[in-house]
Amino acid sequence: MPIEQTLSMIKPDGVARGVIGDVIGRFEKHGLKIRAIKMLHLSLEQARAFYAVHKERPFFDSLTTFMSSGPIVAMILEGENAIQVNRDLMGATDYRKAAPGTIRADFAREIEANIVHGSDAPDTAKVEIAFFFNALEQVC
Ligand code: IDP
Ligand code: MG
Repeated sequence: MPIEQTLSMIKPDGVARGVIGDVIGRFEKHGLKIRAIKMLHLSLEQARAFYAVHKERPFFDSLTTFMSSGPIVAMILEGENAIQVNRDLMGATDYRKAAPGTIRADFAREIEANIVHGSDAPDTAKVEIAFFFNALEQVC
């Protein structure tokens, strides 16, 4: 299995609901190492840039307003098969379809406010990591 890096975010609802520690604990318990971490409050413009791939979707304005509504925690996670391991820990986008025991099944109550973001492929992971972190902010 390849060692990969992926970008994780705890969304504003996850921060507001006080589950930062629980979410990070799940990552660590499953072998994902934190290589960079920061808390920040995205502007609407920054949220729109991050989610530009979804700009034609009907939920784009609502999603980016939500994502800029409060602080988030951004992290680089690293480990074997990290992109898929993180996606498996997150669960399906729609919490009602997420497997029991996943972060979204346990904490999300809305399809939009679904606690976490995780990159979906190596190319998007690279772009999303560079969105949040420069080389000096990453440990190796
Ligand atoms: P993902 O976060 O599981 O990768 P994406 O399809 O990439 O899901 O969608 C990005 C984010 O947009 C989701 O995490 C969720 O917050 C929001 N979203 C996705 N589908 C819907 C929808 O049908 N209604 C409202 N928000 C949605
Ligand atoms: Mg996605």
